[in-house]
Amino acid sequence: MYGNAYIDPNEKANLILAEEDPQKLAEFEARIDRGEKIEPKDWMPKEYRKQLIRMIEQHAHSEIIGALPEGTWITRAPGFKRKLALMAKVQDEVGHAQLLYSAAETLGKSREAMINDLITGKSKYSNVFNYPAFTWADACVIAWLIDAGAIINQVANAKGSYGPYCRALDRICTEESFHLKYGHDNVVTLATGSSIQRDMVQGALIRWWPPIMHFFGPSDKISQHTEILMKWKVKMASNDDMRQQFLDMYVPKIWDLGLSIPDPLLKKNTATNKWEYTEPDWDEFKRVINGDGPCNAERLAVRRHAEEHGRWVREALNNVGSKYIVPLA
Ligand code: BYC
Repeated sequence: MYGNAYIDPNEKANLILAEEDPQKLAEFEARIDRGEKIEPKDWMPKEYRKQLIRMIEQHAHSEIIGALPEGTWITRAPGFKRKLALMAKVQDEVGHAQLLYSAAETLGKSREAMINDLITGKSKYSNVFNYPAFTWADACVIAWLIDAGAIINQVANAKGSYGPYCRALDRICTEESFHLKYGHDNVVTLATGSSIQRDMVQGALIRWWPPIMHFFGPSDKISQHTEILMKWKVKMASNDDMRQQFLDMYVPKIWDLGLSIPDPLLKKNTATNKWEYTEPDWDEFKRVINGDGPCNAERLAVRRHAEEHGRWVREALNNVGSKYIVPLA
């Protein structure tokens, strides 16, 4: 419809909006301004539907792919209780994906199509899960700080405008709060343990800091979707605001543990009440989210394997006449 030439996403959104019935659009936006929830059968602009599918689907993919780096530590977690807790956490993350795929399905995209877009590399998922968890400390830093970042994002967006997404986020946040405590407890154990344990957790923090700074999305100056998503209350805070909130809440906690953050410019400017930091490397971010991170190929290969090897289960469930179902006598 718009040819193949590059069009800025906001400009494209405006072109699509211009095709909408102006009265319906005004009523829709008035409902959002009044803080009402939009439900699946309600009228919504095509662009709202498209943006929600994109964001919820990416979020769902992030949960199942996110289970992989921590999942590799289940068999090696130190001690029975930590193994049990990690197993429960990984199961929770996969459960979050189920809730989110269901929320995205209410907008008309099938789960099969979403999974297909993931394994063919068409859909994105969170940058952070394309990095390896080399040591047990990496798994602990993920559970503490990535889950912390996720909670900041999700608590805000749970107050957003699309009913099914908000309800899924409410439930997810409850479980994530438990993950955060588990992660914090693990990091405290390492940071207050032997010098080898301290070095291990310090090393993990150095590795994970840049991906964590990227996690909240590109800076507001270059973010493509924030404007329209905030207007429609899908996103309740901008990427930079979420990053600031994370720094406010977690930098003091990290420093309290005697750990250092690998950014010489990181400090709170008392005049502006904002954190200053080295601008994250957005070229690296773009490479990683577009398929060229250290673990992208490995992560997608695992999902493809799961998809192929689980096909018979889905076929059996969808088809009672399947050769896999033995009829009851
Ligand atoms: N990673 O215009 P922007 C978890 C993309 S899982 C990858 O600012 P937007 C956990 C963005 O998609 C929780 N891509 O985008 C699980 C866009 O590309 P497209 C994960 C990113 O949507 C297991 C382009 O960059 N949380 O916690 O306004 C174990 C321009 O960006 C990222 C969610 O998914 C990224 N970090 O804002 C442990 C939350 N950031 O689509 C833990 C839901 C940006 O145009 N998502 N991009 O090709 C969101 O809240 C928003 O999508 C974002 C980005 C804030 C992430």
